[in-house]
Amino acid sequence: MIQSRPCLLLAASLLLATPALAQQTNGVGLPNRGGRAPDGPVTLGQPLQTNPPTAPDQKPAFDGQVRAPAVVTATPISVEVKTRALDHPWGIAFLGEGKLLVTEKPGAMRIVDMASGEPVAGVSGVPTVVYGGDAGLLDVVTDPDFARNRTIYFTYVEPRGEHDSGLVIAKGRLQPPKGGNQAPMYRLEDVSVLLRVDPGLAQRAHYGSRLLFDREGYLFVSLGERFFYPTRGEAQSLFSWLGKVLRIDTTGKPAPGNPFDRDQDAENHNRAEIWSYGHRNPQGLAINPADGKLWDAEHGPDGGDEVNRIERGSNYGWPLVAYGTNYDRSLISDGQTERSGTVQPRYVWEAAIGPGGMTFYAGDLIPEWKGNLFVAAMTGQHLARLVVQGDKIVGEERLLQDQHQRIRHVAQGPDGALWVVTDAAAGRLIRLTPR
Ligand SMILES: [Ca+2]
Repeated sequence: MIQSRPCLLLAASLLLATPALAQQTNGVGLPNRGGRAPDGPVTLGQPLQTNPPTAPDQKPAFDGQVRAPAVVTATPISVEVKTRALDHPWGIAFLGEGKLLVTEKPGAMRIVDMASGEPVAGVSGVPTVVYGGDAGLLDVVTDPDFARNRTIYFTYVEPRGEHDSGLVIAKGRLQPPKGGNQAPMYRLEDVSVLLRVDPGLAQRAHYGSRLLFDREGYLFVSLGERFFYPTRGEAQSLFSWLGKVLRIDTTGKPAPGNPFDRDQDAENHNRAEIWSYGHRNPQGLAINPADGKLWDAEHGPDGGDEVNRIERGSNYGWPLVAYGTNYDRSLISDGQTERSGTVQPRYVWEAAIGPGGMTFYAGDLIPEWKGNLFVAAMTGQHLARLVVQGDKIVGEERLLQDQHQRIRHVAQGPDGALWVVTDAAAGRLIRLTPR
């Protein structure tokens, strides 16, 4: 169950009452502003984050942009670890008939039986990937018509020349095993590339790469800026893929209604696939079922992880404006956080949580969670529950802290439960239901 009862937290709050005891270090003498959040103390209505912001001179743009008051789930929750047999799982997709498809970052796809939690089959035909750093086999989603066309969309990092790598958005048909006595293998067939993200770069970082279908059957794809000072400014360029959210059709072409038309006469031309820009490393995408709006979660710089509401054609600021600092504590764009023409994040974590995947809860199993935004936290080793009111975050809770796992992704299953995967060599699949 979730350990959030006040009586359990009293002991923790006494332990942490002395500032010297509460101060953690990261082994190199710097205060540990990220890292795992302490389990307590939690005081209802008070912010969960109590340490100073990384950039103390920066101020939030509006009330509630940081440090939302703590909330606690009243429903007793059952936390069921279905398996610990997944190797750095990254993306999950529900296939129907009680099966779950999981991507493992080193380069494999696995089929998991949702009832038993057992990985029951492998998948042949998965392209070879570059693995290491942020690189690997990353996200996967099913086609809205998967039951009929068996099509999945996935992202992976491929080699580009001898030293470089780049992200690929691909699709293929996932065929069930043929009969026989051998270990069951699904087959990925007719694999084709929708889009190769240029340029290939040496550092294996910040690919973004979350996939999400919108309500019209077009695919949002989040792309990072590759964590390279000379290229990170390309997040601001409409001629570049880096630091963007794309919206494409299922063949990789720009979706109709995108904001930036291609100017065929220009020597360079806008990338008409772009939906929004100025992103750093967005790895979470979700649509709010209440109003159909797209949201993202992105890895900001040190002390500047963000949740944004994504509007068509808007600029989310990176690297012209940012909360937090570079990892060496130097300022980004003189520490500026506001600039006309850029959109403010709806929420900022002033201590890194390292956001992965996210989802709005729209199930009936846990009514008090309806409409809440759940964000996987890797550095923070918890599942963040955010209470959303319109475009504001008005409450925050940390779940699954007692798992001591980097939470990679969270999705709502067809059973109305939340399903979570953790980033580890013995990666877990966890199901959250009412007890
Ligand atoms: Ca931003």
